[in-house]
Amino acid sequence: MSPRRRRYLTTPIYYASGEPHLGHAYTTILADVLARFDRQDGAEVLFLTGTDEHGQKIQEEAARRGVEPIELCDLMAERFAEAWRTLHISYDRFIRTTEPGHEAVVRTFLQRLWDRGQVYEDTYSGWYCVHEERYWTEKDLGPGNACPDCGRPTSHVEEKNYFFRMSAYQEALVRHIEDNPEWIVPEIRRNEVLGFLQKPLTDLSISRPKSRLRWGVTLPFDEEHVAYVWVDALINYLTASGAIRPERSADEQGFDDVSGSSWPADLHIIGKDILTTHAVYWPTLLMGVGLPLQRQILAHGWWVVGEAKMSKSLGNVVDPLALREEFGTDAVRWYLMREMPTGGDASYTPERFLARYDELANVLGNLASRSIAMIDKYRAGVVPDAADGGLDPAIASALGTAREAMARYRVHDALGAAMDLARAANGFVEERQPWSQARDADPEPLDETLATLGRVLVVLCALFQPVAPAKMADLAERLGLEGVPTLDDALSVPVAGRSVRKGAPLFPKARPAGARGTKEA
Ligand code: ME8
Repeated sequence: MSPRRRRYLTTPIYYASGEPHLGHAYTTILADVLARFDRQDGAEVLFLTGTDEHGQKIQEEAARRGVEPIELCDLMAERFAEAWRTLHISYDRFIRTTEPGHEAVVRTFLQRLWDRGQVYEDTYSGWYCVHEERYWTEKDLGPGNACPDCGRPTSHVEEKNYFFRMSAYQEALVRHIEDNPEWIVPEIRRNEVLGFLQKPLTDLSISRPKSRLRWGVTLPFDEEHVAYVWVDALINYLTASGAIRPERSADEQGFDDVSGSSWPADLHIIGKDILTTHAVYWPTLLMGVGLPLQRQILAHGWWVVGEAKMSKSLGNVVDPLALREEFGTDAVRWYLMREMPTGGDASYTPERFLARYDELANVLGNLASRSIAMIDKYRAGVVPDAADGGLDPAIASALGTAREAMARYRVHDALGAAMDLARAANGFVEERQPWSQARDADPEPLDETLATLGRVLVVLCALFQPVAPAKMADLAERLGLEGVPTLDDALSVPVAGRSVRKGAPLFPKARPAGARGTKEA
């Protein structure tokens, strides 16, 4: 047997300074859907997420709460892990940058940069935004020295820093992006990075003096400085891959040999707000130590409220867990994935949420209920053995479209194709009128209708599984399957002769606000 295809997927590691919100949930669910799709397609997946726990932002938030930074990080790491459990996130590894193993990898990485002559010392003079954890030059700033990204006031700093010779890699990076058109997707983000790289690249400050910031990884070559939080954070992707083993002696750190590890990552899934760090800082740092680059970056858009990016600190955040309590986890996942075209922006509105929920209830849920009810009523709950009644072309086309869309990370299109198939199957029911066929002397036409509905439900189960894993496991069980089939098996798994089971609606109809209780699965 040939070895299974391996896929290593990552989300950003989220700042442990605040609670998980809808934006974090979107990225993580997107990664989860891609991971589940890959697993269902036969791949062996390493899916990484975690928390970013060092830096000034965390130090200041801990001080504001009157706790130690590590206490805040422990609390928030648990909040994120809990949110991901309730949102059915199937991550394989949750990394925290305060893990000693990670800190050792950061030091090994920086020592390697130092040994290769990639780091020098200089005085930094400029403006810093703690919220974005990044430097700005004076000409970048808005009125009142505001951060151009988040609008908060920046502060002036002048201090000794260590710098990475990032500028030396500008040409190599541009060439890499030009030679690999799919390295950054979607294309609009690739063009954004190429545009950014038209200006001369500066060197990157990679340290902070402990006199200003204590909460970080101490540099291996200067005890009085800690690593810049972004450098520390980006290295998490390497730590989790197992490529760097700090316990090895300096001359055999295995930097050049990543075999046996999961490096390079196949896909970094991020929001467009952190494109420069992932598409410029990270690859040049990897070039600096002589490691292969990540294979691909997918930068998605923002959930916005009006014109503004939805974020905790702007006070306009929708709590995905609250929606979940009302509609169930899989409905939240479905809404977020179906509503936002991967790469573009989308705005959350309660009306759109309900419209998307109604699709689940009235199209997919209704198809499952009525099909199972008719098999129950007319054939004593056993799927008849009969030829296709005419849906085979629609099934093949939905599978093809979904596969192709997923290969291009167009999750919304893949799900749209799946929902269209459910809609076509409802149309098929209206057209065949099984309740009239039941009165025919010839059992064949009704057998055909019911067998076709059984087959289409199996395929829908496979197609919706990545986005609605709990509901599809439930549906598979009702269809008498041993589990949700893989995409390859969905067409061939025998359906005839299986005993189906009626149950409560998969997606209970949304009741008007005020009359809603808790429904969950
Ligand atoms: O940037 N819409 O962490 P962070 C969509 N620690 N996605 C959103 C969003 C929105 N309105 N708001 C946030 C950091 N996100 C660093 C990352 S990685 C080595 C270090 C998502 O907690 C999106 O994925 O600020 C964005 O990139 C990420 O949350 C930022 O999370």
